[in-house]
Amino acid sequence: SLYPKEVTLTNCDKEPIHILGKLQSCGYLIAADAESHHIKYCSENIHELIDKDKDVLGEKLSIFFDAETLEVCAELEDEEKAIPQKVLFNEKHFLLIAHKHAGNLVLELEPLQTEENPYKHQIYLSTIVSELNAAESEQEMCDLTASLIKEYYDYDRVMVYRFDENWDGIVVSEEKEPDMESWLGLRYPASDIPQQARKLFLKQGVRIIADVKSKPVPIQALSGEEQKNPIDLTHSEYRASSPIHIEYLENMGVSASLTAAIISKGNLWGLIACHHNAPKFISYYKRQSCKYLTQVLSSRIILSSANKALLKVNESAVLRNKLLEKISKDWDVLNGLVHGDYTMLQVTDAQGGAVLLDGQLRTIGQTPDEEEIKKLIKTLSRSDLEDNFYYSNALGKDFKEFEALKAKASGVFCIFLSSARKDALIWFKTEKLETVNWAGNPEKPVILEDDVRLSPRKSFDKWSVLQDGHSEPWADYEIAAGQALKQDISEIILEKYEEVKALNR
Ligand code: BLA
Repeated sequence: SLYPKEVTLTNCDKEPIHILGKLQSCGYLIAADAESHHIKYCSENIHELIDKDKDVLGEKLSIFFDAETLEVCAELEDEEKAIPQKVLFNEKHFLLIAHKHAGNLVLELEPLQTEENPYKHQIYLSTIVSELNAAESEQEMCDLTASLIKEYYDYDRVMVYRFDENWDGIVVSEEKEPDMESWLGLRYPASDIPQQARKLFLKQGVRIIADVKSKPVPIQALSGEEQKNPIDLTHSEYRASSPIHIEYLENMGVSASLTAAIISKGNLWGLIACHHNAPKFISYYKRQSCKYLTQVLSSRIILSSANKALLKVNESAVLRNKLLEKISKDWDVLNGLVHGDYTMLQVTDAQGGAVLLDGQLRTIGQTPDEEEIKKLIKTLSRSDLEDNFYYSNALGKDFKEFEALKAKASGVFCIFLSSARKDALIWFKTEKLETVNWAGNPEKPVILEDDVRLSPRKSFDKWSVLQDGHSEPWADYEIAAGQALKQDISEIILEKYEEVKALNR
């Protein structure tokens, strides 16, 4: 068995899903040495395309393909895919999708059903690009994408699924058949898509499971050598899924799926997840269109969040400059930060702020009381911090002793003015109680069957948890604004110190 006896969630991470040696039955695979063209692996169903009595393993690729067809694959780089070609077996048309990986030429085939008109895809794609460009907010873009995909691909349920910082995910947009229950807003634990699956996904971009119930086809290997080194299916179009994921889909009542990666700055931002209640095959060209569409969505999302952040950065910089102008005029850093028209509160989106200078504390807005703030700053000053600052939107999770402050200080962002860690600026965010609707109990994402076999949970019924002790998160621009303010304040203090020194001379 692939799984160690003791079941922990980390076992899920260990399943080597790229070398499980099975193919979905909708496709065919032949892999040969890239130089010699001797066939080293083939999917068992390859005999549907060639005379049953004919040997395949150990033979040359020329038993399947003419020289012209193979010519296209000659110049491929490692991990590169060739432009697909139409090929004929037994008077049936197939699409050949070839790629090179680790010294192997991997040739995959899918049946070409009806003659597809490529212009249809082009028109579809250009419509999509212009519609997506017109969408203004991220939510609008995601909703539009879900509805365009639903319309064009006709899955029963289409979701845009977004990861959070812990790799849990939430359904942010959904289009579905009217008789299905809605999953919009439901949250799924990170372990539903373990890290090796996410990593593979980044490389593949788009993937279908054409029929959850169909038996995967084993891939035969030439000899012991190949059996010991199963073929790497990282870039395969029809790699069979991990049995755990298949069971997961069965438990959800799903018969076929399409998944596409939404990638932002090289990371998985989220997925487009499509489900169907019956088997469903999507052709290579349509899969590519979906990949392209998802790339357009990805770049629109990146642009929109960059613009939003830039706006906030500028806004905060303007307010910070007014505050500094005032402080340098009055020479009073301590009171200047918390009194008057411009205060440290405007630099971030916090509800409370405090400054500790030479042992003196001043506060503004909603904060814990002074003794508690001093105790908190002292504790933070003794903690292992990188770059002399700390932030969290769940203080009580990091420091149990401050859990009681959660009403006013679930969120804390503290910056020390120097590495001596005596003087500090600190901002507070109030608690934001939130009902989190999980799809099934997230504490029990797996069950152990027959004492050895790991199984995904059976129930995806809504499991509501009231989440306390959390504030709104700290955005990058807030952290940057806090750091910039600290820098400015330190300079003013130094200037003031020099001035006083000069006067006393
Ligand atoms: C894979 N799990 C996945 C994938 C998705 C999800 C989208 C990728 C599917 C693909 O490659 O086609 C999860 N699907 C979801 C979620 C929704 C959805 C959250 O539609 C929400 C609507 N799964 C478990 C547990 C384990 C696990 C407990 O629930 C581990 C013990 C494993 N999931 C698992 C594995 C894969 C996976 C191993 C990779 C499957 C593969 O590509 O072979």
